[in-house]
Amino acid sequence: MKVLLVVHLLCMVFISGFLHAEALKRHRFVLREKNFTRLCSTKSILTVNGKFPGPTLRSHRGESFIVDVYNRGSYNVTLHWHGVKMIRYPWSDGPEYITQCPIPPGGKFSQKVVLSTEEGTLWWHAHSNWTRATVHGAIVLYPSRNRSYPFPKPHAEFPVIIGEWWKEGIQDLYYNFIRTGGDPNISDALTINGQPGDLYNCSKKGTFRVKVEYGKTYMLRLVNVMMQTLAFFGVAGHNLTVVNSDASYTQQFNSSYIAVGPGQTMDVLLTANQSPDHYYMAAVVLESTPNLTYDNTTTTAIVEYKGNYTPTATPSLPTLPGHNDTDAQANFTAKLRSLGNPLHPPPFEVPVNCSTKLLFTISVNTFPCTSGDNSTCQGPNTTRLAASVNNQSFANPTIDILQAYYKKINGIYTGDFPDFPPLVFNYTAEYLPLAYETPQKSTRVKVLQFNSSVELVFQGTNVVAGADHPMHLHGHSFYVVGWGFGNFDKNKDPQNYNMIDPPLQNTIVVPYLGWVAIRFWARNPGVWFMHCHIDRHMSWGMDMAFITLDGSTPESKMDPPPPDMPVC
Ligand SMILES: *[C@@H]1O[C@H](CO)[C@@H](O)[C@H](O)[C@H]1NC(C)=O
Ligand SMILES: *[C@@H]1O[C@H](CO)[C@@H](O)[C@H](O)[C@H]1NC(C)=O
Ligand SMILES: *[C@@H]1O[C@H](CO)[C@@H](O)[C@H](O)[C@H]1NC(C)=O
Ligand SMILES: *[C@@H]1O[C@H](CO)[C@@H](O)[C@H](O)[C@H]1NC(C)=O
Ligand SMILES: *[C@@H]1O[C@H](CO)[C@@H](O)[C@H](O)[C@H]1NC(C)=O
Ligand SMILES: *[C@@H]1O[C@H](CO)[C@@H](O)[C@H](O)[C@H]1NC(C)=O
Ligand SMILES: *[C@@H]1O[C@H](CO)[C@@H](O)[C@H](O)[C@H]1NC(C)=O
Ligand SMILES: *[C@@H]1O[C@H](CO)[C@@H](O)[C@H](O)[C@H]1NC(C)=O
Ligand SMILES: *[C@@H]1O[C@H](CO)[C@@H](O)[C@H](O)[C@H]1NC(C)=O
Ligand SMILES: *[C@@H]1O[C@H](CO)[C@@H](O)[C@H](O)[C@H]1NC(C)=O
Ligand SMILES: *[C@@H]1O[C@H](CO)[C@@H](O)[C@H](O)[C@H]1NC(C)=O
Ligand SMILES: *[C@@H]1O[C@H](CO)[C@@H](O)[C@H](O)[C@H]1NC(C)=O
Ligand SMILES: [Cu+2]
Repeated sequence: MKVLLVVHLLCMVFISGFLHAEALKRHRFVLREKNFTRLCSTKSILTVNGKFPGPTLRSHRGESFIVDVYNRGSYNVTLHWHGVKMIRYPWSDGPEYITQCPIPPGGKFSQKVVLSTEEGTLWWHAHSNWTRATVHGAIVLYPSRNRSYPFPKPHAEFPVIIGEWWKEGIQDLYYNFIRTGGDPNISDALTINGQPGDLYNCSKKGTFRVKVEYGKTYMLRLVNVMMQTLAFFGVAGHNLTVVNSDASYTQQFNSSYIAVGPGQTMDVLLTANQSPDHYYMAAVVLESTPNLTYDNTTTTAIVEYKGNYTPTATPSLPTLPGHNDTDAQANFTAKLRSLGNPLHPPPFEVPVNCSTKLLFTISVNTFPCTSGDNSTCQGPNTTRLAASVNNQSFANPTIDILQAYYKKINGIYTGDFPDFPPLVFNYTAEYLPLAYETPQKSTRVKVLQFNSSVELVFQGTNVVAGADHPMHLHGHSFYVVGWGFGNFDKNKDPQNYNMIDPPLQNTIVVPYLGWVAIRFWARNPGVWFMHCHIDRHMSWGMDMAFITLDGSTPESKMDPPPPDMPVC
């Protein structure tokens, strides 16, 4: 009798453990190449499930899921769940050679996507070389089942994915960029939900259209998946109401345009309250660096009121700021504030006295030409372009840092990433000595104690050329407590920090010749990549990684790796 009971109990434990694992919803992602036609020409692109953009994943807050990823393409690839904190589970975060080895052609990796406090819109994308140009999609995170939005439920909602399209293949684009050492070719079109829209050749048929009913409110889930630049977005004749940024609610504000950097997401409400007609929604490039060639085309989609009327022959276009209107960009960014109402409290407090203070310069750099072949040195003055954080130009290791850390394998990385710039100078001066241009190639990480409170100030520089840098931190959301133009002043600027309702982001644009101060808690043990989300800057080395050590309790330690980690 006793024995039977024990067996029965064991069975219960086994079954409930099994059921628990089974309870996670599974999705199937098959990476494969498929031909797509845009701008009158056809090319083969890497897709997920043959779709471009890829499938939208939907879940409720906190309800983790599993994605079974099959690589049926012809090259190595990894997938990343952008903005998902993956608490204690860096194993399926995805950046190649940071948290995993790539999934080889023919390989499979089941990735658990560990949700916690994220609510709103995030996205997933490939994280190896430039494959993310076509391998990306939205992640829609509804409120918990027992909660609602902190605003009336919209009548309907849809993703608005702002991207770029090249006529040439992405592998060719990338390898030319690597070979020449110069800037990559600019895109041939911008896209909304994968479509350039009416203003490009051979594109009218595919233009993304959405039908709206007069008097109703719609939620646009904006995702900027661009590779090389930022964007302004708007809808003709309509103001937009921003309600959420990077899967965290914001205090609502109205604007006739949105400024959004690659990696960022934003939920905006649109009320169909204008005279029934067709209106263009449009996106254009936001590029602050002077004299840099950029894609000056306009992508459009159509907002179409339902009903019986004759639409104007050509829909009106929204009036968007000029490509280098940094005032418009700053005015918009300044309005972002966390909501933090009692029903939607912020997930964690703003760190007050930070135990770890860091100042990171982020620079574009050059390496001198060493090849004897000038065609491989098409950077300024016959150099190869590079980029760095605190003068460290990140070099990918041969196996992933997470594995090296977990298995204590030496020689893959070093733990001596500098806390402060090795050289102090007027970072945003108009002219800087040439000697400042050359960075150091290294694979260094910054080690954080569990539960440390971190202040990190990003300082843009004018080495080679200033630029907007959308900096993205994996495994965390952070509060943006301050930002400004020129050089950060550690005595003056902290006095103006917003400690009340700073926006909670996973990606923040460090403005052209400016700085941004962020604060976060290191409570997520693991290896977490941090990098510029402009892909040429990332490939040039504007990257680093944090290692947050395990804490002392079981709840503050990394979970063990899954059995099917890809191997190098
Ligand atoms: C794409 O089209 C080209 C030319 O028609 C063809 O050779 C190629 O096999 C197609 N690729 C895919 C992935 O379907
Ligand atoms: C990614 O790029 C590097 C060079 O930058 C190259 O060595 C590597 O093979 C590329 N990976 C794939 C899968 O093409
Ligand atoms: C709502 O549901 C979440 C899990 O989905 C749970 O953690 C939370 O306690 C619930 N809150 C209330 C007020 O029921
Ligand atoms: C948009 O907002 C501005 C400023 O609040 C206002 O002047 C304008 O009338 C609004 N436009 C529409 C179409 O609601
Ligand atoms: C941009 O180009 C103009 C004209 O060539 C030049 O005078 C100016 O110095 C350049 N600006 C920067 C920041 O390089
Ligand atoms: C866009 O740039 C091209 C040159 O690259 C120029 O010929 C064209 O006039 C520009 N168009 C607009 C709308 O600025
Ligand atoms: C912005 O771009 C325009 C050309 O479109 C140029 O005339 C102007 O000087 C630029 N402004 C700045 C601050 O670079
Ligand atoms: C930015 O805001 C300031 C102050 O509110 C205003 O004077 C200026 O016109 C705005 N600029 C743009 C481009 O919106
Ligand atoms: C390569 O560039 C250097 C520096 O600009 C120049 O001196 C040299 O003549 C160039 N070599 C060739 C083969 O063009
Ligand atoms: C170009 O490079 C050469 C060789 O490194 C250097 O002597 C020269 O000062 C550089 N000139 C400029 C304008 O960068
Ligand atoms: C730094 O350079 C900027 C731009 O040239 C200049 O306005 C500022 O005065 C300089 N700051 C210092 C401390 O020299
Ligand atoms: C693919 O990944 C494996 C494992 O890291 C590596 O050995 C191989 O060189 C990679 N192939 C390419 C083309 O990058
Ligand atoms: Cu950048």
